[in-house]
Parts: sequence; structure tokens; C-alpha cells
Amino acid sequence: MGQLGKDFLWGGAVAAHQLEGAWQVDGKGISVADVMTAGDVNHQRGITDGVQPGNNYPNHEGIDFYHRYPEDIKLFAEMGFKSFRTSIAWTRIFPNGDETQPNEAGLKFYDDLFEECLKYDIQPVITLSHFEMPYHLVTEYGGWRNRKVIDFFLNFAETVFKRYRNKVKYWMTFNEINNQANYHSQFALFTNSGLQIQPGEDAEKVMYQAAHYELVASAKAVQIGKQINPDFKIGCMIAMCPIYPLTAKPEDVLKAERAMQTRYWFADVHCHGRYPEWLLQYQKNQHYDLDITADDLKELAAGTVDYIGFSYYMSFATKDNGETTLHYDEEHDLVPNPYVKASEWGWQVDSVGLRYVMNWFNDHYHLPEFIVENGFGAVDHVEADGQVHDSNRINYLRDHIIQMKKAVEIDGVDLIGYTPWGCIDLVSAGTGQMSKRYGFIYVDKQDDGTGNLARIKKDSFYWYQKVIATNGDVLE
Ligand code: P53
Repeated sequence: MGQLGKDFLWGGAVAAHQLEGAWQVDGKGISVADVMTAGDVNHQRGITDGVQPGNNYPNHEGIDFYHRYPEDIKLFAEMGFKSFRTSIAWTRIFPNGDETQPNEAGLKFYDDLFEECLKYDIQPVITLSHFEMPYHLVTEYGGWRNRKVIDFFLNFAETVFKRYRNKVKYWMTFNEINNQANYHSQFALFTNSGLQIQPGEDAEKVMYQAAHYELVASAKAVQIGKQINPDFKIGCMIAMCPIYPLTAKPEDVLKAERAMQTRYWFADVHCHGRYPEWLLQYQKNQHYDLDITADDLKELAAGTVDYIGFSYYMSFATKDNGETTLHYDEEHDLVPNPYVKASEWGWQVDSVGLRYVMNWFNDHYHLPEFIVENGFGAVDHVEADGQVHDSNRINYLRDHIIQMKKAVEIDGVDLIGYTPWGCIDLVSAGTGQMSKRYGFIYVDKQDDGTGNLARIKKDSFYWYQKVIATNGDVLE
């Protein structure tokens, strides 16, 4: 029976654009996150044509981690973190994305940040591209629909691999690359790939082309990284929301299988180094004439990943809708699951699903896994005593850790670590809100931008400290 090893990487996760702020400091360029306004539970975030005065752009200030990280890393160390997942803001290193020479001030910032982590034996776990590509690559090149962006990305990847080769061991290429399987979502296409669909364009086809270039870029980055440091562990990052059949009706089961294929073929390419047959057939049936060369296919095969990084928040369900073509479309084919409860933001909470997906990944790919996001976004209140009693969050995390341990101890899954999302409150990616909080540490910053940015340890801070200290034995 397996166990969480003594080197298990307990920690927490964030992304540069959601907490750093300092959007124009030390030469940073404008990223796609910088042109996104705040939304809320009922309103999608706006994407403006460049930065337009008079709008609320919550990522511009974030929680000012850029200037306050020593204080925050110290709090992570106090909780006992062994790892800290963040991303490198591409626009700090290459402000426009297409420069040949990097911005030294940006490189220096991450040198200092990683040093600060290592001082406490906290391993940085780094995502190269986390919803923050240079906006210039969108306006000048059309984002990832353009093959040229592969080289710009590789220039960025090589620069940071070389610079941090002795500071960072765990890397991931593209955050939640498969979210864009939901090609109806302007938000997903823009944040993942800088895509803006023109009238008359087939969004699904554009998505398949962009995803192909990203997967080629990922495979090439893996190879470049291994040359720079053979000890690097380079993973993919998949948003894992399993899609269950609503009933045992065979047509529902088949529909759910196609849904899983549609959302997770990205992992097939990352892990197996090739496209699955159903997708090749689908693209042929659609008469998509994609730019996929023989050389690309060689690169995909040569650049498979070392591990599967994934986020897990919720599960989905689907059912047959009587169509003869087996096609799954995330915007129209999801149905509520009567067996699970949803959060205030409609995210269906399902801890057993975590054990299910850990087994699913293991059976499909036989690779180590790393849970690089998991968590409960909820409104928190600072009580009269100045404390935050976030028992909902503790309950959510406890239930998931119990299932995670079962997957390791009973089912034999090889798990590298666990980094819950938003270990310190930050800007929500989906809604741009501050009030959708995930942290062990409360930050006094509100949706309207007010607040003094003070940090407060929540009840979950002390709870997680105990979990780490006992290597997951004490969960009460
Ligand atoms: P927020 C959709 C579905 C699952 C995870 O999300 C997702 C999304 C996109 O919103 O995003 C990941 O902030 C992402 C993080 C994000 C986190 O989950 O919308 O990797 O950047 O903040 C939580 O509540």
C-alpha cells in the first residue's frame, strides 16, 4: 500500500497575474489579463480594446504581491509549505512577446522571489503560461492562431529555463490548456490562447489550430528544458472536471465518453505524443484543413511530459440529446448532477470525483500526478474579533484530502504533491472578483478596489499548518 512520502510537496498555488499587481512596474508589458474588467457571478468579465480609462481592471493591482512577497512567503513558510506554485508573467520577461532580448528587471524579480522561497526550503513550481500572454501578440499576430507564436513562446521558455535552471525543478507549460475545448466561451479562448473570433469564423476550428500550435510549443519546450537541465520535471496542466453520464442509459454513457474525449484529448497529446483516433476522424469529417505538419507530429512524439499537473474543483454531468452525430459541446450539453451540491458560483462540489480522476489519469497515462489546484471559492467575513472562520473551506479541503489519500494509499496512484488554489486571497480568474476567496490568508481588498491590503490568517491557516505538520494524518 502506497503512502504520502516524506517528500510530498504540500503547498499552495497562485498565478502571477492574479496577485502580483504592479502591471506597469519595471518594464512589464500589457497582458491579456490586463485588458479584462471585473465581472460577477452573473456577468462574464469584459475584454476591452486595450486598456481603456474608467474601467475596473482588478489584475492591475492584484493584492500587490509584487511588493509584498517577502511577508507572504514568510506566512507560507509558517504554514509549513514545501512548495509554492506560481507562474512567470511572460510580459515581465518579454513585454510585447516578440522581442529577442529579455527584460532584465523582470528576470531579477523572479530570481529574488525564488530565492525567498528557497530560503525556507519551499520549492517553486512554475507554470510558463497561465492566462497572461502578451496582449501585443493578440493584436499583432492573432494570438495562438499564428504559428509564429510558437517561436516567441520558445524564446520565453528557453530564457527562463536557463536563468532558473538551478532554482526551479518542477515546470508546467500551459495552464488548463483544455479549458478552450469549450470553444463557445470567448473568455476561455482569450485567456488560454489570445483568440478573438471574427464574424463568420468557425470557433471550433480556430481552437483546434491554436491548441495544435500550443501542443507543439509545449513538446518543443519539454525538449529544450531537458537539454538545459536533465533533472527538470516538466508537466502539462489539465483542468480536470470529469463528465459523468446522468444515468446508466447506454446512450448517456456513450455521450459522457465522447464528452471526456472532447475535454481530455489534450492530455493524450501531452502524454502519449500523438492525437487520438477519434479526433483525427472527427477533424476529417469536419473537413478541417488544419496546419499540422509531419515535423510537428515528430515533435509531439519527442516531447511528452514527465507528469500530469491538474486542477480539480468540481464534476459535471451530461446526457444523450438524441442527436445521431456524437458531438459534445460544453455550453449546451451539461446537466445538473442531482447527487452533488453546488457552491454559490454553481461549481458542483464532489470530493469522490477527485479519487475517480486520479484513477482515471493513472489508467490512461501511467504517469506521476500533481494536484496543482483544488479549492473552494467562497465569500469570507472578518468577524468582530478580527478573525475569519472559514469552516466551509476546511470541510471542502478535508473531504478532498481524504479522497486523495485513498487514491494514493489504496489505489496506488503516484502523487508528487498537493497545492490548493489561491493559498492567499487573489483576483478570481473567472469573474475578476476579490469576493470569491480561496485563501488560507485573507487579504483586505474588496471588489470595488477598496481595502488596505492587510493580511489576516483564517482558521484554515492553522488547520492546514497541522495537516502539513502531520503529513496529512490529522485532518480535524
Ligand atoms: P476562479 C474554469 C474551470 C475550472 C478552473 O477559478 C478554472 C476555470 C477558469 O475560471 O480556472 C482555474 O478564479 C485557473 C485559475 C483560477 C482557478 O481555477 O474563476 O487555473 O487561474 O483562478 C479558480 O474561481
